[in-house]
Amino acid sequence: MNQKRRLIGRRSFLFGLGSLATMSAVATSKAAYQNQQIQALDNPNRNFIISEGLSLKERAAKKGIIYGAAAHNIALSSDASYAAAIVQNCGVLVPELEFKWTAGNATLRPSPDRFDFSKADWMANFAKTHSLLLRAHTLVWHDSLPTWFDKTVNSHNAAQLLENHIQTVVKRYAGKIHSWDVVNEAIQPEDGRNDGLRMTSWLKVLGQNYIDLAFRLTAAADPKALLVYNDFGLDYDTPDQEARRTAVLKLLERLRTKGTPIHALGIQAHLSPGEKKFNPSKLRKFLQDVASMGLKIMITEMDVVDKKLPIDVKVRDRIIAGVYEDYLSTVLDEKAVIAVITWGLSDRYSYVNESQPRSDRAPVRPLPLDAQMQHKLAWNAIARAFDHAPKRN
Ligand code: 9MR
Repeated sequence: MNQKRRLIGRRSFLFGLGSLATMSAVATSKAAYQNQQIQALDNPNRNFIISEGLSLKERAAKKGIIYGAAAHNIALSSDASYAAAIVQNCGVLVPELEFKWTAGNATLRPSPDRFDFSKADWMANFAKTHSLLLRAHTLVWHDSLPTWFDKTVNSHNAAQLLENHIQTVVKRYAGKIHSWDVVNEAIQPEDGRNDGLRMTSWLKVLGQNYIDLAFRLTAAADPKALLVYNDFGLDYDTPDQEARRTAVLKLLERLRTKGTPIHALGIQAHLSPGEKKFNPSKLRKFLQDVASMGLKIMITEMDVVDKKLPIDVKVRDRIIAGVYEDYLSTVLDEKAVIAVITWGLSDRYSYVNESQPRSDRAPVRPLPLDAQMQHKLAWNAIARAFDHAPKRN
């Protein structure tokens, strides 16, 4: 190696070390920021006292709000204590798997020309038996599609397939469904399109009008149900979530202008304290913008992902409860918000266990009841938010 090469080699080695140092400094400052955020979230003196007696659905109902949870047939059919807790607390039930094209043990669409309603029917019967409203999730989503979907669907047959799916599923349950999540998670600004739409299989074969088409078909098949567009990542004060809020507002405006029969926005609200900044006034402004289009709002999949929180259960539960109360008291102040649904009811059954586990492997605690079906502080926090919410007219 000549002198010059050796110098270049040394320089890039030093440069490499420099950028490693920068990367680790960024990581350290991010971790320090997150720790600060978490400490700021924990207030040992905060109390979550509630009046005794009423269930969550009763407290919500007193204010004209619906409370409920997502659950699946596997847990409801095998776990009597869980089924009892759902019935006791919930006014609405959201099948977590059974109305998707395929998810878990439920495959509504085994092939392009077949439907298997056994699991969806089971959930509908459970809701009917226990006088729960039923919310169907979801008709059009890029996820949970059967493997035959991409192999079979093309721009020539897609509209027919969508029409057949919606007519068959929606007509079967028409009149029994409180609200349909007609389209789920269609926004993804990172995909780089001007309209902010996610590059999904549906978009590729049908173009951007697939959303309008899905709503029109659903309205024709179940004219009385509430039709919802549902999405995530709308809660925090970060540039990417700001971009998502902007894209959702634009989508809703486009649909309203076209006369699409859409009635509500579903905000999933999978919250993640310690990672992102919560700014109540920004969220309120977004809700006002949605409400001013004449749309209702539902909080559809709320939970608090605890993977960044301390392992100590007392501290963790206190932070989680604070996150629930802060978020819900902010959103329930907006009277267009008509429902709050948690994505599960008990920590015994939460998708967070599989999808967002803690690095220390401690059991996660994202929901209002613990794994033994006992109330946690989060339950009280939700109860308090309903107790303090303004009454809907
Ligand atoms: O909780 C659901 C999990 O059991 C399913 O395997 C998964 C795929 O169908 O969907 C989960 O629910 C998602 C919901 O349908 C849409 N928003 C995000 C939810 C959590 O991933």
